[in-house]
Amino acid sequence: MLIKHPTDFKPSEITDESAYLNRRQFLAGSVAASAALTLPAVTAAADGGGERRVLQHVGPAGHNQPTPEWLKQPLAQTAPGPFSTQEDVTPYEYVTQYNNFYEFGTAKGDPAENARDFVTEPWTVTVSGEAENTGKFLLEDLIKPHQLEERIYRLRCVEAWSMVVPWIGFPLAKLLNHFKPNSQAKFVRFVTVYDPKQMPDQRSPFRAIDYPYVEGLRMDEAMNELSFMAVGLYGRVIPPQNGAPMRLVVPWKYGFKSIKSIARIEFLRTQPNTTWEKANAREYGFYANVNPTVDHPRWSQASERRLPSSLFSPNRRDTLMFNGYAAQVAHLYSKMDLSRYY
Ligand SMILES: Nc1nc2c(c(=O)[nH]1)N[C@H]1C(S)=C(S)[C@@H](COP(=O)(O)O)O[C@H]1N2
Ligand SMILES: [Mo]
Repeated sequence: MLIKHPTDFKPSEITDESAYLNRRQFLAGSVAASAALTLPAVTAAADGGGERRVLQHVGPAGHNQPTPEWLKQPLAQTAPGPFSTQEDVTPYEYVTQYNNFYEFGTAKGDPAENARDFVTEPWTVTVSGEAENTGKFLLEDLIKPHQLEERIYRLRCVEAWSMVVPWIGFPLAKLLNHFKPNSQAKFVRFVTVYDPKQMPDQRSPFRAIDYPYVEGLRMDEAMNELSFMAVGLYGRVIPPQNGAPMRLVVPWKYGFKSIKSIARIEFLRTQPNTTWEKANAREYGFYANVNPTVDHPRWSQASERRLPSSLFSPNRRDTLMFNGYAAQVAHLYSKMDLSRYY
């Protein structure tokens, strides 16, 4: 399938693979870098002309997640997708070592450490509710029909930091249409796997939040062209700490809406109750649209730290309405008071 609106790449702003690897070599020494160099580059047919080009961002194989056999071919055929930002991408080390994935621990470095051997193959997704085609599906059967795309999106956490991530995946709408939701389906609910044997915080008596982690979208939000299911990043299979084997990416909403390691999808008539709302409804709303004019009760949302960020180089910038995606999503909320439906 051809992508109708490929991104207009501005080559001058692209950190290409070789520049990236040089940086790795500098940072990590030659061992990691030479291992990465032996891996085949991910190439993709560009729109029209059959021209092949290397994806913008390919990271090192710096995690233990093996690429499932069935995913190798789709990953190798990833094409540049629409809506990618031309801002600098956040370095691989930050994307994969500064994470929120409470099931594996609440410190930013915990998920990379504790999810190292997370087994996600085989994986099933159970689909229920207001749809025609419900049941238990093997992940590979849900993914194989789709052309994978690279989309470089901003990710803005409610904690007021942000990143730019080169995701690989496909539009959420394509996945949901596969299940043929009926006219009663007004919301969709997503549930992370519940697997206390593998997820230390799920078996902890001091668990940080309720498990399994639950998120939800209004049906028109889910069907919006920006809503994305990611199965890869930086040119490779998605690492466990980022939500293997499949996680949601909703770039105009705070990061907590982008639920990881999805095991269940349910089509509902009414709005689901979500994990962070249950934890604290005053601080975390169902909509959770990025909005610099509605502060979190305990901090301002007017600006953010773009990673990498440090004390001496904070890299602070203004937060944009809908995280800069107003052109694609503002119409979804035209009749709503966003200070009430935060
Ligand atoms: N299951 C699950 N999904 C989750 C979370 C979590 O703790 N558990 N954290 C969320 C939050 S708060 C953010 S900011 C993003 C972070 O995604 P990243 O680690 O890939 O950057 O994942 C979201 N998805
Ligand atoms: Mo977050």
